[in-house]
Amino acid sequence: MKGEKTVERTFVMVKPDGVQRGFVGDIIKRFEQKGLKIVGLKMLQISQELASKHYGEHQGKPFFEGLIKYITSSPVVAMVLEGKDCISLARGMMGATDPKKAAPGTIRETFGIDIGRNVIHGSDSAASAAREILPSF
Ligand code: IDP
Repeated sequence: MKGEKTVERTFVMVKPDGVQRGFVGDIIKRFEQKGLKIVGLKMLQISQELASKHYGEHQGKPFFEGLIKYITSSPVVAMVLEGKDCISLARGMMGATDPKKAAPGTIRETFGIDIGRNVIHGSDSAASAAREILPSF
């Protein structure tokens, strides 16, 4: 039906800076308050292999090596969220990639420092979510 929302799943990850700076609880709370269901949650250290796969589309870009080094540097908190239109909803709650350009009140604007340390990742499409949700979830 036109305008009907579909229940989706999305992959969200509090990145190393967000974990180290103690924002995991605040970030999870925002998603819970919004009404999204946490269907999977775990802390893990991302391997080089997983990092290269996850960020494969950025291979060759000037920031790629630094991005891989950073995302594998210390544990992340990964989760799968479920809810109506949750892919775009969660992205909206995160704000723009660059925290300096993120809308007021968004996660990246509230907690972020710079584009290379922007606290959180969220799938940008259904195809990305299907690719990014770890098999172990
Ligand atoms: P997204 O995380 O908002 O989907 P993407 O363009 O997919 O943004 O970039 C993936 C990640 O790569 C960003 O979250 C950020 O951490 C990093 N990144 C993107 N562009 C730059 C840049 O110009 N310099 C440094 N890091 C960047």
